[in-house]
Amino acid sequence: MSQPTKLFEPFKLGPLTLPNRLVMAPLTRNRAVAGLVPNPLAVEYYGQRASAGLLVTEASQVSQQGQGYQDTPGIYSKEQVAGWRAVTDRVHARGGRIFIQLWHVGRISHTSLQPNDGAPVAPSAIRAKGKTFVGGTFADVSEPRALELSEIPGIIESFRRGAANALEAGFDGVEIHGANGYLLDQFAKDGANKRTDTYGGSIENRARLMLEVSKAVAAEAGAERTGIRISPVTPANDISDSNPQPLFDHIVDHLNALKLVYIHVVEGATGGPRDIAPFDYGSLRKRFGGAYIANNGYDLELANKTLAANAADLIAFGKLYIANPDLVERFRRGAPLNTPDKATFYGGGAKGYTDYPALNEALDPA
Ligand code: 8OZ
Repeated sequence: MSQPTKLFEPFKLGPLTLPNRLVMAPLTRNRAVAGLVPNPLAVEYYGQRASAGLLVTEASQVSQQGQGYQDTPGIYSKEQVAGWRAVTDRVHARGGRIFIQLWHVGRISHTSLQPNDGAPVAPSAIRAKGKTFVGGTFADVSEPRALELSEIPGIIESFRRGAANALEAGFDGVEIHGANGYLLDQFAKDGANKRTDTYGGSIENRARLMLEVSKAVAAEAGAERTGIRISPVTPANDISDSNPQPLFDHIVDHLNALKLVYIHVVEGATGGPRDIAPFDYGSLRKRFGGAYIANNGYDLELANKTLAANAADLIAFGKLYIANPDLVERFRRGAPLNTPDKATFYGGGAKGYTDYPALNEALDPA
């Protein structure tokens, strides 16, 4: 039996009271069905995990242009909204709370997924070194084209519409995907953004799109129901910045002014080493009046240590949540954890999705 810790204490997140400090991190699972509607099995998958303080869905594209991998769900059509409504209804029936992650991949895409087989869009016409998964196989991402200045309002509008659709689908809030080398991170970082207009060059200019999207989404959903995920130093999807500390200090100062309810920070390399590059995460926490969600490689021990040091309010777990629907209960009891099966992370059906046993099932297979 583990000691009671802050991890199991409630937390007020805007209008919501979370019963504990565990967050299910957004996890791409590539199981959407026709029309990029969430799989009917997603109802059970998220429902099984409803004891988390907060669930954040898999990244969900706000437009067809925003899609970069096969079978990821959208939040731009009526059918998608109806599919998500079944998910939020189940989570709420089980006593949970759920945000949807709003996503635009930018240059991390493939022509075969784009409207009229066009080029993916990006701040600048620079192809990322990396792969995506399309048509059942890994393929190099396509050469992108630079967004015209006149197209930027449309990008912001697609996020705003995603937020409106999310509310219609019954979500408790939204998380803007500002991380992992996707569109908003591409604009923010100088490895991908070589623009010479008001969206490129200085830190202020590169941060502009992420902040304008945040403002528009918060105006739609309410700042108290709007969070954002950032990853200051991740090399994911070939992204880089020459000086991330002042960039993210600036971004977080402005997110604070917008009164977003949380920043969700991927510390280090996404899914990899936490110490890949020096960065002062405490500086972000200090600047931000809302909640700080820490993510990347946390286990029970590091979570307890981080909360005890008041270095975060909430801890997001990714792979552990894939394999342990009842992670809260397992941590509470100091019980053993199921091992995640990498082979079933992306694509497929119930196997590796809804069939990980909860503790009582594991102990007492009925
Ligand atoms: C894994 C595979 C595909 C996409 C991210 C949305 O890294 C993702 C993602 C993760 O944020």
